[in-house]
Amino acid sequence: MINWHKALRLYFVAGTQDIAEDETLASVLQSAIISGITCYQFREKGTGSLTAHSERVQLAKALQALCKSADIPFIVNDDVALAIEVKADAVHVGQSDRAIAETIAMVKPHGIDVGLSVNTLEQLAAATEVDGLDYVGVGPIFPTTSKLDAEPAIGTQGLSARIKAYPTLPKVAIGGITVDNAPSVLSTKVEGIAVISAITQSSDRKADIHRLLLNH
Ligand code: TZP
Ligand code: MG
Repeated sequence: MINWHKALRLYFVAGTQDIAEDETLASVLQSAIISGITCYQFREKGTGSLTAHSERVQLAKALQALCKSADIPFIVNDDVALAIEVKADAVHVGQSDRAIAETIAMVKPHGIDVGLSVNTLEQLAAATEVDGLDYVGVGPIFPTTSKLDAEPAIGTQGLSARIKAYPTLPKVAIGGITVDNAPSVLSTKVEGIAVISAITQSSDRKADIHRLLLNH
């Protein structure tokens, strides 16, 4: 059983497409793990991502092994078949994917947890009614350049309103979170923050991850 309240503290999201040419996803993940991330989501999506299933499986297994050694959850974005094939700790899906109850029914027999992205209060209200959902990703909090089809930013006030209205499900805030604005996000008492570029594009990954871990 994963303690999501703990695991969501600093949630790193990345795929091949997010990594600069002089680095690899595995080396970036390894350095992020050493510096203290508390879970990792394999999000292979968009321009520059791997398309061949066999390559995705091979990379997923290598990244999963890094997470296992550090005892942090390995989460697969969207690809339920891949999550089942490698027996990921969790699968994370969005609103536009198949019905959330169907995803849960597919993966729970394999012992895989489920996270769901929400943007609006209505989506969060619906998520709280779903049996077997383990956590929600709430955002984008700020504008992001890492997701082309991102929903409108809700701001820290929008995040606070959602936490107040629906306090029970563990929540991780995502979208445009940086070392500088992370304290304002964490002041809402959200369980944690999820980032892509704050880690992948950092020029001092260890220092920045340590800063992102403050204020909890
Ligand atoms: N979902 C909502 S915003 C986002 C995702 C995957 C991208 C977050 O990336 P960044 O670089 O931390 O803004
Ligand atoms: Mg999706």
